[in-house]
Amino acid sequence: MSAITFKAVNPSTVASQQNFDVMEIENEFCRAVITRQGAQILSFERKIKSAETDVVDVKSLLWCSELSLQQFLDDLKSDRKTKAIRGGIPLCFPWFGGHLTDAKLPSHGFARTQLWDLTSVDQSAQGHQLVFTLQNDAITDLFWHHQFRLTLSMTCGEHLHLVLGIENVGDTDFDCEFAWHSYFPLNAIESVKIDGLQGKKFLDQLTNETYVQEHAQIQFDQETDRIYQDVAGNYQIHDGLQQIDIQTKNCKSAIVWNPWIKKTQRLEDVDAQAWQKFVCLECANVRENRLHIKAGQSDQFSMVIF
Ligand code: TA6
Repeated sequence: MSAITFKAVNPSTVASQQNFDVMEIENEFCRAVITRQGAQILSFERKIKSAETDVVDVKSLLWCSELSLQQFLDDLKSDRKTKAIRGGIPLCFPWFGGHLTDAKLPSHGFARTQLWDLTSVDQSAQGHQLVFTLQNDAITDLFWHHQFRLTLSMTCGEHLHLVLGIENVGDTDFDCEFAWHSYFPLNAIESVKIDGLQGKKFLDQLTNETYVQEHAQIQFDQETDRIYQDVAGNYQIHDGLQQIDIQTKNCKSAIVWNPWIKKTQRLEDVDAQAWQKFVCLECANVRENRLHIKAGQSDQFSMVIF
């Protein structure tokens, strides 16, 4: 079974490779759902064939708020301005978090709420390969006065493999940040352990204090919001019998976030129990690891999830 379906939510819009709201992918390895807004993969389910039988198990590697997705679809249907979707892998660019000097600018930048172009769709023995691009335009210029081109290559196969290219196509250097703000599903938050950050310095965004990660594993018993710097870039999320592996290249920061109970109640686009269902482990280059890209130059980053 191998298929790509392009869907337009608003009946007056024609669904095609150039003009879609949501695309669904299925092949022998996986099922995925991606929105054109933000070139955001919302769900990725690996198909795991058992050796003995031809029974196929499914391992979901991403979490998405159903409430947030429904709000997005309702806004599209009603031609209302859509918001960022809380789930899957939103891309924060060209800054992470609140803008440093102008609070009116969108949190986490604009890349996750802009419409990207799907410039190529290929299929190989490894699954489907998609390439999305986002180029500066009059809208992005309202937020950030630099000329850039983002290229996001996505391979949906046995693994989910993302490669981000950030090009400075202007004639002046720029600084920027980016983060793959990934939401990972959990069975039980109390049993979750994250490997890969031991000994790394982190800023606790809740206290604005800096610490060093002493324990080999991060566990959760309260709201957690940490920006780790100068990281090695490979992580495991252990959740009971389930494990999700994340391997990156050239991502020198990592953000770990779970809103816990009270912050979840302040979020409008999730249900009250969402804090038990996801953890964010965000591979990034932010703050001290922000990027400086010279005019005419580019940089590339990759992340594999399996
Ligand atoms: O991922 C860390 C963080 O900066 C948290 O502080 C929290 O605000 C989260 O991002 C969600 O941001 P969003 O704008 O998607 O609600």
